[in-house]
Amino acid sequence: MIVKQLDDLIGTEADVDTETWNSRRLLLAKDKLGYSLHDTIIKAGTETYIWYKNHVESVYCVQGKGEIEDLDNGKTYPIKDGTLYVLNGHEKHYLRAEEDLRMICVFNPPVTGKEVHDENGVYPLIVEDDEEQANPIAAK
Ligand code: 9YT
Repeated sequence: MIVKQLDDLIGTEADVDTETWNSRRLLLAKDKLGYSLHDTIIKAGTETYIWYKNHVESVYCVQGKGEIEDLDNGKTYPIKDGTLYVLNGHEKHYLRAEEDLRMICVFNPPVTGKEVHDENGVYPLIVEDDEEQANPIAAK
């Protein structure tokens, strides 16, 4: 049995903070469950381009307001408390947060933590006012 507290992850390697999102990885590949589980905040006023080339992701919003634009079909869907979206087609997308969005995310295959450093499968390109932030992941 595994028992964890979010509070205990804050400030550790499992707490990844970037310009537009802050992801607390509750479960990673090393936990050997076949999926990873993330409590992620998409920061208010930001837009993030993401493409999970190698992963399927389910995302359940439990707080906040925003939208997701699916670049594969051109559709934009509102996100609020109670919205689920599933990237079962490796869709390229924009996430936009009007308010901080708190998302519970499940990845299959599980994220190892290394993706953040080698950008494998996770490509956030930042479109806020700071051009240097084009790749905050690499900067970490
Ligand atoms: C909403 C969303 O895509 N969250 C993903 C978690 C984050 N990119 C991570 O932990 O790498």
